[in-house]
Amino acid sequence: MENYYVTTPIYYVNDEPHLGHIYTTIAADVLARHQRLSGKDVFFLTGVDEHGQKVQQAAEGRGIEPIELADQVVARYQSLWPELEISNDDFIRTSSDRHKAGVQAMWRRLENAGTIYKDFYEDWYCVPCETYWTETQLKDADLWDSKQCPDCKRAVEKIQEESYFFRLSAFQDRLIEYIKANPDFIAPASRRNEVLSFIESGLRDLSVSRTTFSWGVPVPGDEKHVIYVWIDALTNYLSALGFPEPEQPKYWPADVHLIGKDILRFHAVYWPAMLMAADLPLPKRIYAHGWWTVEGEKMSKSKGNALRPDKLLKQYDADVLRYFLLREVPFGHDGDFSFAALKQRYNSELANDVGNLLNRSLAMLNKYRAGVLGTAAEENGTDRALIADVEAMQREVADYMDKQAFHLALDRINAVVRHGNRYVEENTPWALAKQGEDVRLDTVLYHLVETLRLVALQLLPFMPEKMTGMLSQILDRSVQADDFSFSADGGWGVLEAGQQCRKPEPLFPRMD
Ligand code: ME8
Repeated sequence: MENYYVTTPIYYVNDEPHLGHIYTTIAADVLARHQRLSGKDVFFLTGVDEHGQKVQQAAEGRGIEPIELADQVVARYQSLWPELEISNDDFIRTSSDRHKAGVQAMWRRLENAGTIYKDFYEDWYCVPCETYWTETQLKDADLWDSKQCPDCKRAVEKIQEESYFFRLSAFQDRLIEYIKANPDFIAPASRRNEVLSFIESGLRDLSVSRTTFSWGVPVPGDEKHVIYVWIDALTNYLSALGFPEPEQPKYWPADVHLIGKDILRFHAVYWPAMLMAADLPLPKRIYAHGWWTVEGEKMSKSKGNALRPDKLLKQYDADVLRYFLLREVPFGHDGDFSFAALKQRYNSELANDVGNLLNRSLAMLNKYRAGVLGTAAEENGTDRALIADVEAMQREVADYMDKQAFHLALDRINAVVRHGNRYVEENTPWALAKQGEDVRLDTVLYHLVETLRLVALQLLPFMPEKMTGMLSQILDRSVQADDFSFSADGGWGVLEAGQQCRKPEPLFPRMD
């Protein structure tokens, strides 16, 4: 069985989960579910990033220990993920022993490869981004006078301390070569170019330890140093698999690291360089998606406009949120979350298109045939066109999912749904019933229900609960997502004559 390993960033525990966090995790979940349906042995990892100065400061601000803050936020994530139907196979905490062992093993490998040396660091640091900046970088970004972080524009602080360094500069040429030779490694293409020009502008060695605070993983053999939180955090992708035992764990290299564009440099420059130094294979792909604003504004703690999933879930089904987030904005682009847009998409695509096709098809089958499917005995051109469209959709969706093009996958599935609704108009089953054209009526109803079943199968990764509901109505039994696979259930004609289908129960009632 082929392996498939997908990851999300591990989220900092200084803040509660918000829209951005659920976005990446939902996207990863949809990939994981799709690949499980494709018959792959999937490992889907998410977790939390507990260490670093930012978390230590947040804990101090609340008058508690960092681990207490981490425990509180972890509890939030762990109750949230099932509510959003996130099917992660593991949840990594960076405060766990298994992770710390992985980080220290990574450190030793970097050291043994001669890529770590001790020196003195005297420059700037952005705590919210956990990022180092040189004076030149601040000057180049025109932020020297105000001493602001070029990324987040918050105040940077001066650091003067003994530090270990990682010879990042030594990997400049290899990284460029690798990225050029592997066009799918960093996606989308605009991000790949961004990374290339960043590397081409020159890499400096990276400070990788701190001595002025203690919340982190100690440097092996020099415990007054704490390992830089990004070296610590990036290693989660291996430590969760058991690294360093075995050194090349099952599932490694990852098929895709899903991240937001804010943390591209860490994943597409530092992480590959670390892996090269440690002589480990690189992940196959890094996909950096875009940024959500809310009703046109940047989410921020100070504005208090961060969208909190627990509030959203009081208003909307998890499936509706999952669908909207992946359908509304092309993955990789920035987008805006608005309640008006959500309602609009829901009513037009889910209530009017999918919901309507399901309701009318099962209603007619129940009205004319007591819910029992007949045989498709008399096929004409409209039937063959529908089948061809369904089969093309299955192939195209698989391709889109391999490229993380969720919006295109959903668009393609929706095209089949619209085709199904057109097919009803073309074939007017009510007229066939009236005229007693039984053979043709059975054929038309069969094509409708079989189309719905195959549409539900493709939508299952996006809306597990709604789609198991839809499949239960079609198959007249209660089903679960993992009852299905594309190989066993994906063929046209798997539904058999004589299949009893339920009366329709509205899945997507209109939103007012
Ligand atoms: O960066 N729009 O953690 P973090 C879209 N611990 N996605 C968003 C978003 C928004 N407005 N805001 C956040 C960290 N995200 C590190 C990661 S990985 C080894 C360590 C999502 O809690 C997006 O996935 O700040 C982004 O990359 C991530 O949250 C940052 O989460």
